[in-house]
Amino acid sequence: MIFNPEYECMEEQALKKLQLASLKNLAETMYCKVPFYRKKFDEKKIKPRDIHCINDIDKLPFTTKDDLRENYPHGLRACPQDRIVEVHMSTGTTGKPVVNEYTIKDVDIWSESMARTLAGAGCTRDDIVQNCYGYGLFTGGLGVHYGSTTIGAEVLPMSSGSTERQLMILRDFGSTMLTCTPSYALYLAEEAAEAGIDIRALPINKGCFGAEAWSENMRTEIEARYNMKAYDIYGLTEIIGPGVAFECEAQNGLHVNEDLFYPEIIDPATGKTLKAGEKGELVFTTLTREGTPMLRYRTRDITYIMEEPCTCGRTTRRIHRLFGRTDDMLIIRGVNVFPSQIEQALIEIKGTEPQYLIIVNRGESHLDEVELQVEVKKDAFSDETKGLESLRSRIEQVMKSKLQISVKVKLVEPKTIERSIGKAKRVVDNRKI
Ligand code: DLL
Repeated sequence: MIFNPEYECMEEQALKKLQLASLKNLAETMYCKVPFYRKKFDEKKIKPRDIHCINDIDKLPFTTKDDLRENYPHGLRACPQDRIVEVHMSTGTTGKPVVNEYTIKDVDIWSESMARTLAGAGCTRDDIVQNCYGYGLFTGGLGVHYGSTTIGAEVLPMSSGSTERQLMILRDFGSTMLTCTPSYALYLAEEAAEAGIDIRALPINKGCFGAEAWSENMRTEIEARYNMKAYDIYGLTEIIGPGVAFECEAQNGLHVNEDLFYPEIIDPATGKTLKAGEKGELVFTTLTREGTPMLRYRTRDITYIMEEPCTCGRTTRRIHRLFGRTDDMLIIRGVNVFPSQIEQALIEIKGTEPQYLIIVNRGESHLDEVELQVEVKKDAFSDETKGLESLRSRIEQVMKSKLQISVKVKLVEPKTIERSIGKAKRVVDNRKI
């Protein structure tokens, strides 16, 4: 279902006109109200009045995560404090948190973009949405919550964790839609099997999964285990939370809510804007935000803009499923590898579970060494050692041929790799570089 055809199916020229008007307005506000941006504009010797067409956006300065951290907590706020009604933060692994402050209008924008997102996966007011994204400073819980209530669906605000209770509710309330990280969806399915619950027979028939990189094969796995459709949703705290881009029934790329969030792809090394189809770093401008609007925010996420029109009727541009982040890309002996590529290759190998951990060490010879821990299916582990040995060497061969790197595979028993209720941790990098 298309939630808001007026904006989602807009004719290209009309959309560009709207984006330009919003961008001019945004640049003006930032220049006048946020000293940090005024300084950046002045350094580039550019004024808001120099924007004449939407492509002029590439004259404007970027914003980086470091800029956000240096302006912690309120330095990038573009309106008086009494207009702020909600705050979210993401902590990441290092440094100060990244803060996003919302006015009432910002919460409305978020509700609208999340309603479009959930509707893209087929959510209607008849649905019962079991929302297992964390509620709190993390944006997943409240984002899905606002989208569900905007549609008029019934939302179960479960938050993350308490897997036993999640399963009880899934069964007793007949939830029809599941929202959580893809890794948690898999874990929930595993626990259901363990508890003897046949989730394939339950009413659950679709889910929106995101907040971490996942592969096409992981989708197939989740869809099979639940007998449901699994959709990819993308977003980040700095821009609004989830609701920035989402998959429709075509499951072929994520539609960007372009009237609200303007996408660009740049070369991460030079900052130069790339064309549709060229892979690079995703950059977003929040065209209509008020609390903490962002100008050309460098997400560090890697993807490309897809050119072909979508079969669903939406005209908004799509981004390809995310490949990973510039900062989680591993460089192994000079070869670039994303954890999601390892996942994609692994799931195709029979006898393994889609649970893995990549451990990178710098060996005595100063060369990078990768150990890939892979969980083996229950029945495979009770097999003879010969079978296990051949599985191990098959995985090593597949990695070598698909990724051009040598990995040492260690097969581990089912359920030994730590499960996560939120974003999964797939890499331990012990190299001190
Ligand atoms: O993860 C917002 C969100 C919540 C998205 C629920 C989807 C669902 P952050 O915690 O700020 O916000 O993390 C944002 O997570 O820059 C990506 O690197 C990654 N990410 C988010 N969605 C996807 C996805 C939320 N569908 C960071 N595929 C982003 C791959 C994703 N990576």
